[in-house]
Amino acid sequence: MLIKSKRGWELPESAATPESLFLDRRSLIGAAAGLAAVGLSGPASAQRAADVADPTADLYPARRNTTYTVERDLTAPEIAANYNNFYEFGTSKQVARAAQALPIRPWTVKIDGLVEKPQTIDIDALIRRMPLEERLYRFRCVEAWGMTVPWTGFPIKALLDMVQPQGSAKFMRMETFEDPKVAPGQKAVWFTWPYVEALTIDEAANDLAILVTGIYGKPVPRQHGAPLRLIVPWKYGFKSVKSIVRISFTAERPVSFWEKMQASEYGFWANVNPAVAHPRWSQATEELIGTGGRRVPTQIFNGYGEYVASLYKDRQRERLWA
Ligand SMILES: Nc1nc2c(c(=O)[nH]1)N[C@H]1C(S)=C(S)[C@@H](COP(=O)(O)O)O[C@H]1N2
Ligand SMILES: [Mo]
Repeated sequence: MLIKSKRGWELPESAATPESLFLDRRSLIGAAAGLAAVGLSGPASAQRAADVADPTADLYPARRNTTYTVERDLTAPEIAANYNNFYEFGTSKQVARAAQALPIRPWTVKIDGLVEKPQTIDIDALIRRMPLEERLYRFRCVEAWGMTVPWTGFPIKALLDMVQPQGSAKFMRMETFEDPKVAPGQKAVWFTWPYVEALTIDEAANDLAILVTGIYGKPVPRQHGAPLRLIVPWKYGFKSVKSIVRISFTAERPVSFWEKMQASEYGFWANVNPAVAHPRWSQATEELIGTGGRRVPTQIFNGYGEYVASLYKDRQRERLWA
């Protein structure tokens, strides 16, 4: 993610153009060493968090929901798993190794705010209660790269039915863990941690909006946002907040992490639109990671308009696209 004003911590402009990465073990280790050199990798990330067998492993692979199909090849798992945005673990795409320091069990999700059944629920109890299924989705980062991934998760609608937001609740706010000891990126004081994102209740109730617990037929790895992350495939990737610990229902629109940083470039709605350029680059096409640089045209709503365009019919005066 890029910030407009020139400051010491700004990423080079070239970072907006994705590199084709075919990482072998050596280059991964090199990337981690690079992070350590710039101080983003503390002692915690050098050691893997104690690996407890995933208590929900028996649920994978989940049944595929065939409603949603994709016209392009799936991204290879090792490509997707080694090209991530997860600023808690560093600002490069090579954060997979550092992310292994995150303890993902025990893990609880606090659900509060304007809701009939506030609760703090253990992640495994939640996963077992929810209807897991696999969805093949396109995924489009605002930086003009894309991938195609089989996520496993459950429709947020099932969670709404469980906790029953009150009539006054208009937004669903989701928050990432905060622990600078394991996530050295959170020592960077120019960001407002923890990472926060939000949807309207209507968006959250849309069948496409899922909370993800798995990928490629297995529990989701840490660098992809274990043990619970949002996926809203018609919006730019920064909306899809990772490693969620708290879900709050609010009447006021929350200000999200990137909106706080640079509202002129990363707004609340952030729906994908090839015709609306980012202030500093075109959104007309995207590079499919792992294809050696192949670019394809970006589609409006990332190709999901038939399912979500109606959510915005009464919001035409708002800045829906970036
Ligand atoms: N907590 C948190 N969530 C996050 C991010 C992040 O830095 N921190 N990056 C976002 C961005 S910009 C993108 S493109 C996607 C990347 O998801 P992936 O690494 O699983 O491909 O995660 C999103 N969710
Ligand atoms: Mo992104």
